[in-house]
This record gives sequence, structure tokens and C-alpha cells, in this order.
Amino acid sequence: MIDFRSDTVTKPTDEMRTAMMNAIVGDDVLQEDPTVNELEKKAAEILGKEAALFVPSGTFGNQLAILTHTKRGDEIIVKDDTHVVQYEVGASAVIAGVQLRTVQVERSYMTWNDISKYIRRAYDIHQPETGMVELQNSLGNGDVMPINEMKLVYENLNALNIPVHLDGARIFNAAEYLKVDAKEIAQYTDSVMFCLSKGLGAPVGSVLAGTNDFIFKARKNRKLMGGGMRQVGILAAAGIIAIEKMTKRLHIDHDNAKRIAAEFSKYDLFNIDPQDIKTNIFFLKFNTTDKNIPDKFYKSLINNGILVYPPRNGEIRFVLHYDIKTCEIEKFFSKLPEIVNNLN
Ligand code: TLP
Repeated sequence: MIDFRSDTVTKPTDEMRTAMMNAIVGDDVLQEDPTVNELEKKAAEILGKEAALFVPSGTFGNQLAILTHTKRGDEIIVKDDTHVVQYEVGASAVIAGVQLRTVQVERSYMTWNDISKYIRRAYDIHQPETGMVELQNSLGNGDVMPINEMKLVYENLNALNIPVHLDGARIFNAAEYLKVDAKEIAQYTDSVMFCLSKGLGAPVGSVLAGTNDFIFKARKNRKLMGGGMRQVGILAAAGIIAIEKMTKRLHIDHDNAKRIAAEFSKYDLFNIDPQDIKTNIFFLKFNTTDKNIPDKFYKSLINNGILVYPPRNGEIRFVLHYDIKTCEIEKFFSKLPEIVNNLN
């Protein structure tokens, strides 16, 4: 099986397993786990933030940020196709008691101009107040929000005292594409969450970073949400390797994504330009009016040992990661003509 479903499927490296076995641990609820403390310090440094907090998942980190930044009844401005809206089970209504004000724009990200139209203050007793704006980088389709656009959003919101949270699940992929350090991106946010377990290979965990004051409050809210973990240095040990080593190899996944897109572009069936590929994720579009083709292609991929998720709006997502090796990609290319020719 070649697994293109997600970079969440990667397994910890041998080095991670050894580090996990040998990790020095303590009770992290008491802040006595040296390995967690080290991970949090390194994560804060790499993002240019004062402090950071280890959390069980990306969803947890995003929801913790929302709970910590907002009050009940607030509104969060967020693009309609982001993870918080689509894949977090409506958690922000359940946990923080806020509503999501979803914005639809053609671009993969919202600009300040888009956001500014949606801001609401407390002047009118009928209206909820904007409590936070959420950005994502890299984006769900693998695109990257330019830093100057983030700067514009951040500076304007900062002037209004509205916090910006970044879902940076794959911030290191965005940084790799932009050829900058992750802190260059994170500087235009009040808080940022990134994942250790997607793309970077750690088995579990994400990190939320921000000011000392924000992380102090978030630590208490993490406990409230049931995310205070004990000897969790076992997991943080893998996270340290994820940050220090695995972030350095993401260009390989980006190159592989471009190679695969280039291969698809040789077929009339597909509508894809390899030049558009920025990171490790892309959606494959089809040049056909036959609505059954994406589904047939999907089924044929599965029958040939190539795992992808079912088509979404007639497009199939491909995600590259370190568990997909070059020789497997060659194998995929050799099967592709037969798969494409036998669709009808
Ligand atoms: N994304 C997963 C699925 O949940 C869709 C994937 O396969 O891509 N933010 C972003 C941008 C994400 O892509 C994800 C996971 C999360 C947050 C949530 O992380 P976890 O799965 O750790 O809760």
C-alpha cells in the first residue's frame, strides 16, 4: 500500500522510539517533566514566542486557544473551509461557547480586506463581539498565505485588541516554501498551534505557543479540558526529534508532490499544473464532465494498493510524507497508465 491519505499516518522513526524509551520523565501537571519542559522551551524559541505548552492533538490546541482567547458568546472570524470549521466536530460551540463567523472567499486565505467587513464590536446590544480571528498556514489545499498578508491582518487586529490565532498544524511546511524560519510567520500571531504528529513523524502531540500570560491561562484551561498529562516526556522525546530533525526534510515531500503532479499533468484526464504545488498537499482535479470519473479513479487506486480518501467535490487529495519513499513513487507511476486507460 502507498498511503497518500494524510501525513498523519507516519510512524515514529527508530531514533524516536529509542528516545522515547530513554526519556527522563516526571509529573508534567506539576511541571516536573524535564523532557516536556525541554520540548516547550525549544518550541517557544523556534516560534519566537515567550512560552509554549504541549497538548495532545491539533484539535485540542486550536480549541484551547479559542477557549483561552475568548469569552462565551463571542464570534470568531474564520475562513469557511478551515480545519476548525470543517473537522473539529463543532467543538468551539461546545467548549468555548462561541460562534464561528465563516467567511467565503475565492482565494485560499482571507486578507485584511475580507476580515474587516466582518468585525463586530460591543456597541450594539444585539450583536456578538469579535473575540478572535483564526488564520491557517499552510492551508488545507497545500497553499501558503504570504507573510505580508499576515502582517496586514495582524497589525490591524492588534490595533483593535482582537487576538489572532494561527492553526499552524503545518507551519514548517509553510516556512519551507517561503524559505523563512517559522518565527517569521509566527511573529504576526498572538498564538500559534503546530503539530508534531503530521509531517514530522512523532506519534502524538501538538504545541500551543504565545505570551507567558496566555500560556499561563492556557495551562489551566488545558487541565479543565482534561489534557493535563503526567509522565508525558515519553511522547515529548519524539517531539524534540520532530522539531530538530524532521522539519529539515520537508523539502523532500514538497519535491515529491511536484513530481507526482507533473506525472498527472501528462494525462489529458487530469487538470493540474505542477507549478501550482507549494507544499506536501494538493487536490487532483479532473478534465471531464462525467461526474463518475473521480469515484471510478478513486476505486481503481484503492484496488491497486494506492490509498487516498474518497473524492471531495470531485477532487482527490494527495498528501506526501516521509513514509512515502521515492521507489514507491516510481511504482505508482508504472501503474498509472493502466489505471487511467481502464476507467471507462
Ligand atoms: N488534519 C487531518 C484531518 O483531521 C483532516 C488531515 O488528515 O489533514 N489543523 C489542521 C490544519 C489539520 O490539518 C489538522 C489535522 C488539525 C488541525 C487537527 O490535528 P489533530 O488530528 O491532531 O487533532
